[in-house]
Amino acid sequence: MKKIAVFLCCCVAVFLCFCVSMAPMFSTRADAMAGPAPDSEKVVVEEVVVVETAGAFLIDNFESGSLKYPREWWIFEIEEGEVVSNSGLTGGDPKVAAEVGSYSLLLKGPATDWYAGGCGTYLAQPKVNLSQYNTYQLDIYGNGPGSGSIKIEIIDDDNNNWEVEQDPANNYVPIYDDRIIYDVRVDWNGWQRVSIPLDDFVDDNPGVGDDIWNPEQIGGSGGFLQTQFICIAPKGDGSVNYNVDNIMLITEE
Ligand SMILES: [Ca+2]
Ligand SMILES: [Ca+2]
Ligand SMILES: [Ca+2]
Repeated sequence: MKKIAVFLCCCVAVFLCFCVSMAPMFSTRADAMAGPAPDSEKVVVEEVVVVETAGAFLIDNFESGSLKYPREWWIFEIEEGEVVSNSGLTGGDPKVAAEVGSYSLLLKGPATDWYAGGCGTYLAQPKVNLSQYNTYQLDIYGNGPGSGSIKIEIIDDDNNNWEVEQDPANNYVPIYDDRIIYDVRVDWNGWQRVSIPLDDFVDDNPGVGDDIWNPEQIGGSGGFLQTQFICIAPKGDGSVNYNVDNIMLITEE
């Protein structure tokens, strides 16, 4: 009996020693699982994280060459809504032309009853505060008078569900959230930077939402949810033709 007890004690001691010796290995593995991703994964993560630098929030500069990442765009009805090379787009403001990089988003096509289609993207992310910016800015490459107009839409979340519910029977107008808009008439040649104070946007669906632009993520609201461009021709049976780039929210004094 005594021998069995001694044997069991030895077994327990050996087991404890084993555990102590292995502890650093286990904790290292646990730390590794909870810690930073390996470098190969980090690259992917950094590509999908939206750039948020002091004073500016980059919506997209299209330098990925894709409308799927880092930000996913939806394109509707426009004949050509695609990322294209900027290599032939050299005119306009030289400072802007020098900052548009390799790619931009081309929006081009015929209109039916003024409307030529458009594009949009969802912006809201938890803990990304878009309410700190007061200005919408983008670079536009125009093709002279007759290029068409861009109706810029932005939408907030008034029913606190981080979604935009729209009425397909009524021009896809949001039915619970505010949509505010600003029209940019593109009548110039080459690149030009356009900065629009958010205060200059107007309510596009009065009576829906609370009719107040509230981009803050408070009370369950997603705040500033999404943006869209609606392409409007200069005449009913006309067409649109311009590129957009460096779309961002900024803070101006
Ligand atoms: Ca670009
Ligand atoms: Ca909503
Ligand atoms: Ca609102």
